[in-house]
Amino acid sequence: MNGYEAAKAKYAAYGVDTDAAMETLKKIPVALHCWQGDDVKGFDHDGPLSGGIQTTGNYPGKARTAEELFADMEKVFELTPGTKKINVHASYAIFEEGEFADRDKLEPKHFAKWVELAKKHKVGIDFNPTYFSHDKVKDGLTLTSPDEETRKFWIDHGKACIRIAEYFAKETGIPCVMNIWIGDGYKDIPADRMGPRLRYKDSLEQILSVPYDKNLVKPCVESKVFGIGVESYTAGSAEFTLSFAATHEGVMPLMDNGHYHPTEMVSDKIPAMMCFYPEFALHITRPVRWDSDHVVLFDDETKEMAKEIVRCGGLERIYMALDYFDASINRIFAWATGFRSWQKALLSALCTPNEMLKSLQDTNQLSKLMAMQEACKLLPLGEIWEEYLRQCGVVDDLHFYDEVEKYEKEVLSLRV
Ligand code: RNT
Ligand code: ZN
Repeated sequence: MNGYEAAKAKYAAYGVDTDAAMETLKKIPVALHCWQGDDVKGFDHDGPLSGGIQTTGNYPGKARTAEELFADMEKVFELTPGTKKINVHASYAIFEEGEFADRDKLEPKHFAKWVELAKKHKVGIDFNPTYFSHDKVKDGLTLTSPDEETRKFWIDHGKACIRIAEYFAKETGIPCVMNIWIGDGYKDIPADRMGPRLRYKDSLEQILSVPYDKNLVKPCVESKVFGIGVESYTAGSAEFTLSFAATHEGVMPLMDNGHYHPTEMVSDKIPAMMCFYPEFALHITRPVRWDSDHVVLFDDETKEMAKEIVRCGGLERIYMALDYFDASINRIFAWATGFRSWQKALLSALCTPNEMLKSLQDTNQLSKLMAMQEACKLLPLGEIWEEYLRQCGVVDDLHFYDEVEKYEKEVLSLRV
């Protein structure tokens, strides 16, 4: 008996079918964010990253052009198992030599190269309007701006993005999740907390008034508690986005697990949301003391979120996307590690005897429940993971870093 066969038997004793778990995992799409490759820089401006988010570190070798970013992303595809979607930000529009379109004038053709990349890998694309890193962000505000010209520019950006999202869906044959996140807020105590929210609501309604196919474009609104420089007030708070989604047909809320107070757990929010929302979206990240967007690891809360998604039947109803950006370590390593970690978390969740544990809870056998939950922690998941990697033709954990190093030596180190 090889390692996998022995591990499979151990899981079977708990009623878990590891072969079925791997088959399920292979098909679940997870969106891989393009912005880990270049520190959320994009291709349409030269200014700094704004909007209250920050990338720290200056590890050498970051992608400077679309070609380099694509090559790096393809390397990450190679280093990770499972089905992907490509997650693109509007600031990653690719212009021809001498061509330029501002954010309110973006068109599908500016993203044709992304479609080519997606088609090459037979994957879908998710999309994000970019409401930061731009000179038309006035006094830190976009869709909530009291300046009507500014607000209109950003509404037009949202409308342009809906058209691009629909183009992505049509071209790839896979629905496009379009996530709206704005960093609008105030550093210090505002005098009016409602006005910006009313303007945000109106802006969103105007954006969504563009005709589009609801089966192809899946808009969502991401909440946040605070950002750097906007510590006192964020217009797009949790209550705002949840209520907006609840009252607007076809709009989903998006929860980013870095966007809550540190003791609030998204793993507990997932089952609550499952009771009310037919579909919703997640940004999976790792906050360290704040919304630091560290690389996702195979840690407790990551496992817990995956567990809730799986045991609530959320795999078909929750759109999963990764969102982290670390410039202090090898970016390809960071990128692939986050994806691999989320795959591990999903595999772990799929290899948990959820029905058995639930029935222990429902029959009030709480001592036995604790015993079984503890027992599950030491089941040989590593063997299943290795088998999964083998089946997907992806390098194992022991040699993963060697591959990263090789790419660093052969490709990244030449970028000087
Ligand atoms: C920021 C949000 C948002 C961004 C991306 C780049 O706090 O999490 O999702 O990370 O849009
Ligand atoms: Zn996010």
